Amino acid sequence: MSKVFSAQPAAASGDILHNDLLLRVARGEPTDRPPVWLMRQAGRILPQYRALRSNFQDFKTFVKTPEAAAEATVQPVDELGVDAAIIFSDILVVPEAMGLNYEMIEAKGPRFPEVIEKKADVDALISGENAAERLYYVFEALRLSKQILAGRVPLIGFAGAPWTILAYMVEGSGSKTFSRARRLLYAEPALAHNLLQKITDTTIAYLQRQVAAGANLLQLFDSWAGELPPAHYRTFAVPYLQQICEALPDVPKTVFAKGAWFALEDLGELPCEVIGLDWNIPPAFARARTGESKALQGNLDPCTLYADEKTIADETNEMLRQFGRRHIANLGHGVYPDTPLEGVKVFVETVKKWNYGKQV
Ligand code: 1CP
Repeated sequence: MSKVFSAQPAAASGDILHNDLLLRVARGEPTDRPPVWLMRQAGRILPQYRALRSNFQDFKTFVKTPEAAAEATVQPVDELGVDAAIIFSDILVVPEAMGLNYEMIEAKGPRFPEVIEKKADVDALISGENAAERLYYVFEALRLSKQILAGRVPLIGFAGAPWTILAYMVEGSGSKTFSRARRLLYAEPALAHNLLQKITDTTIAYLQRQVAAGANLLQLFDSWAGELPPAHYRTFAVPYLQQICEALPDVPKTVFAKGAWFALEDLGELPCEVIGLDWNIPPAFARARTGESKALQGNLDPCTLYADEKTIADETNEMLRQFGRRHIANLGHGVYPDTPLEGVKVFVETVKKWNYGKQV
């Protein structure tokens, strides 16, 4: 009997995977080459994605249609031959489930008509299981993606890290300075902690359900980590990342804190298996600060993929050489939507040709 289609949680069922390179590196097991995938691989770089997207008026309806979300999840595996799929969704479904509605404005990004300003706003939020169960469409998309993948590669689940989600809930959108969100930490630290705890409780319940629906590895995106001073990152971000990692012992976890080169020692002590790196961080700098026990993920500059084929291959090989073993090849941030598909393919193929036995 096939275990791939089991309704049991992936970790409990044994989950037969034909390509488990990603999980092996996360667990610290030896491999011949690093696994490769790209942040934001399910998106506009793929013609198939653009065709699928054109069936929907808006992004949110797309995300809330599990059949379409599952198709978008699997497209990069078919087209690019990457070693992992990441569930097609967005980090902003969490604030929405907590009661803060958002709009996704075409070519601009998210906007929250109402934002968090005062205690009553935080008190009114839904949190924990009650919020997580409203994300049933993500769990359904995960289950469908697992069926379509049929064990070809692992499926990555994800959520925004609490500080980054707070930043959107307080700012109402992306921001140049994040001064409203940062102001809250100085002016009303107790309120900020209260909000961060509610986001954390929701994120834990949400990620536990993602694992039950089949996610093999979880990634936390702390996209605005680099906006905080080091002391604030230690007070307002790390303890919540710690809670989330502790609550999910059964699957490997990746923490990607963009811009947080200053927090690498703290991140290295989290009970997670993988640390994601942006392209500003030299591999040796990260390794020296996170210790030997973590896998490192990243960190090619996404703009490299606009270069000619030889340059892309050379830069990719140089990155692989610098990281050595215990590395998951990726970009230092999400792939930009106008990146030429050929450039993406050269990157993936270059990693797949690597062989530690020959090169090192
Ligand atoms: O109209 C469209 O097609 C919308 C474009 C789009 C897409 C395809 C957005 C808007 N989000 C997504 C999907 C998405 N978002 C994924 C899919 C899975 C994959 O990686 O292939 C993931 C993992 C995310 C995560 C996400 N959303 C992050 C964290 C990663 C990062 O980029 O730092 C963040 C910050 C968001 C918010 C968001 N969603 C969309 C945009 C344009 C933004 C950023 C806005 C801003 O700069 O503030």
